[in-house]
Amino acid sequence: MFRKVLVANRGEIAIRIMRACRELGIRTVGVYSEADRNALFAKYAEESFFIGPAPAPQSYLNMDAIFEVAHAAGAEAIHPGYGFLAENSDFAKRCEKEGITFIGPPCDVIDAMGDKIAARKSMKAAGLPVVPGTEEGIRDVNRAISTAEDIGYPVIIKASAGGGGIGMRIVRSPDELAHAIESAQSVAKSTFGDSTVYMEKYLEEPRHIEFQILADSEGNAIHLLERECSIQRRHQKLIEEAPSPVMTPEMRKEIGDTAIEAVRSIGYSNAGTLEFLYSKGRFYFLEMNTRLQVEHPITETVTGVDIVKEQIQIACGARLSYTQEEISPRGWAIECRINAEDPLNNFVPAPGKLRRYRSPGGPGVRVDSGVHTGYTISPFYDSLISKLTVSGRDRKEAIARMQRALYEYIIVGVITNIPFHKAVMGNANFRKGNLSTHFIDNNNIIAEVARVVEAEKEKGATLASALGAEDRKVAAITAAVATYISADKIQK
Ligand code: MV4
Repeated sequence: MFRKVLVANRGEIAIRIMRACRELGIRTVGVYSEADRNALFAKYAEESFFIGPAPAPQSYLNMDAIFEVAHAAGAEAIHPGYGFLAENSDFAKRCEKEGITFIGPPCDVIDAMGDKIAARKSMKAAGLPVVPGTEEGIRDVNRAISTAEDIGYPVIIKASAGGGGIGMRIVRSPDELAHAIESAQSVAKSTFGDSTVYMEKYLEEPRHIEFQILADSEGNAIHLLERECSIQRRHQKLIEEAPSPVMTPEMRKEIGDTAIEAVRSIGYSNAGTLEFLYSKGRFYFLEMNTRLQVEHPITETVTGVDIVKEQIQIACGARLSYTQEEISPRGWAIECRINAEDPLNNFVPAPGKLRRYRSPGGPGVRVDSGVHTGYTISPFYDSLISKLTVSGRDRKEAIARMQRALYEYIIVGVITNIPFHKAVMGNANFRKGNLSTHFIDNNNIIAEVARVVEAEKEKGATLASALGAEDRKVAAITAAVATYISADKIQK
């Protein structure tokens, strides 16, 4: 096993990875930017090193600084977490060159899956269903018009080097096609440095369902069931659950077995996720993520597998420690991403200082967070405060538990999206499992958020005024879940 691992990330995910290292008896090396000098993750690591100014390009994306620390500290491996360098094949390549193990898939596979056209091709070849569309990049508009005619409108134009929704264009008639292609190409060029775009049939209001897979370097692969991540806003996931309410054991076996074959066929190793759209009873492969994902805790909760420990062991050359037969869903898990953002103002980030922070606990509650009372959420990074994961014996119990856990939260000082989560948990369609990627708009959730906020305003004011009092008193009014008090209303 590695003796020392460098974690090239920050916040809750840095802590999550260091926790796995600690359980495996591995020493941890943290790296932090100017904005994270006092952050919890930098203290959690046995050793931590400053790597540069707050803007990510000068710190968390600064490969020279990270490798300098890795060598100075004698780290044998680097875990990139998610975001930042996690899907950067140049970083994985450089790890190899510098004699440090990258805890992730081989760099050529990161490249292969980063090319969405190539990914579609290899997954289709392995037997996974893909959305009807072009097999190659679009070169000729007239040919594109005839392809669109064949597959039927609406179609969607996507960047091959993209993913995550950037530069996508939905096209509903032939006269819009040429302009959509040009515009998608131009965004693709400026964002990814590659203007290649492709076309797919556009599925209206699909569900987003993804399979977590694990593979070792001997070619063993398993899947850890699926997650449903349909509740998103502008491609930012807000609520995820596992399993999916629409999954059947038969469908899971069919897609899961094919997914395993597919990742074996591309020589994949480590953790990865196959994203699918689900529409009218059918699954369509969309893209593959070659990293540990934000929402991995729900999968850990329903399968009992510690995904990060598996990642580290696999990177060290070990075989998978589970067989597929050992994997089955144990009840239900739901994750709410608690963000410092204003759901009543277009979800704009609301960074600032946490005057009070108290997270929920009790049966079936897991909190992944890197914050504490007095911590300042920086405008330089994402606005995640905490990932709240709950489990229950079934979906109904998980929802009740989530409502109870959301009620226990005390966050004062920044606006949070907790009222949004409360609104969703109480929504009849959510409770029935009627989800889609258009869930928030289709269900008028924001109007319901406004009602939740209104109903809690008075309790919030009570809590704010109690801030001048003893902590004991604040704790006594746990019921006053003041999640919607802006910093300027706070005295202390
Ligand atoms: C689609 C689609 C409908 N049809 N592709 C958005 C992010 C990127 N990973 C792919 N995305 C979509 N691709 C076809 N052929 C709809 C979306 C989409 C979406 C997908 C998952 C979750 C939320 C979404 C929100 C809007 C659009």
